[in-house]
Amino acid sequence: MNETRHWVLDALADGPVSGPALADELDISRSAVWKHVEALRDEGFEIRSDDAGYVLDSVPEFGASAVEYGLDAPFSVEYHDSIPSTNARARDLAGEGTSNVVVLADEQTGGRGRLDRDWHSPSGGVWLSVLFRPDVPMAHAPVFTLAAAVAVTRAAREAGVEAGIKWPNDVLVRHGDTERKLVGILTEMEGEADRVSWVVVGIGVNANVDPADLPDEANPTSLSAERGEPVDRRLFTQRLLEEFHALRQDPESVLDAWREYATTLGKQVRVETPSRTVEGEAVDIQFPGALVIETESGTEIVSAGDCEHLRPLAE
Ligand code: BT5
Repeated sequence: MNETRHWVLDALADGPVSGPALADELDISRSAVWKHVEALRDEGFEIRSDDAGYVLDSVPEFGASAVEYGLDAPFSVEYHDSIPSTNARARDLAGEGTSNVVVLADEQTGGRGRLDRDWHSPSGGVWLSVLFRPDVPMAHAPVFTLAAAVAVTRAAREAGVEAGIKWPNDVLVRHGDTERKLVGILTEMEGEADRVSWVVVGIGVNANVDPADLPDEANPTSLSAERGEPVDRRLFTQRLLEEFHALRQDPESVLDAWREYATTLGKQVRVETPSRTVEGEAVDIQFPGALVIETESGTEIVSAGDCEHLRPLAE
């Protein structure tokens, strides 16, 4: 959002304010104030004019300004009703030198998972990519995938959905003996060995989506299906971004938080890595995101792969 428009919005949020007072406060003309107010109305903010001045009655359900409004994290938001892939768009923005931008969409028409798999992204989801430039070596970047999983798990729990994390990047909800997939995370990056140039963390949340519209074999679920009513996507997205921002500043805290929500630790797992299959008990996670597995022939550490929980999920 345009910076002056941000100030106008912040001033409106503090209570009724007259056009002339606002113009004085922001050192802009009265007609400029009026234009910003009209633009905000076009974006779905309900702004009434009465004797006391402008009054903000309501904020739109979703969109760039809606998410930026009251957001306690330094991201600007670019919103699309529909886009092929927010990760692809964020990579383009990375090429232009941008940072701390969130690309957000209601629908994706070409959403991507890992290994070029499809990610179904119908209207009603929270499909977003965070582009940023952390000052860390490339080898540390996996910790941001874990941070995203922790952030989205916290936001889901605040929304009343008991989500847990399956290593490395799935956020799931348990139903008896099975786990259903609520969220997928895809991290992409570029840089030199000693320094990351940019990271794009793509987070796909089945928010207000009917699981029947998602591929059956993925055993999907959604926030609305779990809650029995839609979630406020604006607040959910804000909480997710705020948590992610706090965690990315404190990578050391990520692992403990991850352990707290992990459903993988203590389970028998089979991990398919690009080069081998490792089976055993998942016992811990290691910085920046490797899984420690006790196998029959000793301890193995795997840093990437597809993980399957083997035992029935009894308590
Ligand atoms: C992932 O891949 O789980 C990462 C998904 C990342 C999606 C986000 S959305 C915003 C950003 N923009 C993008 O283009 N991508 C990111 P993976 O672990 O490979 O899982 C993919 C598999 O999940 C597919 O092969 C399906 O079986 C299943 N799947 C597809 N869509 C799903 C959905 N909406 N919910 C649950 N499972 C799904």
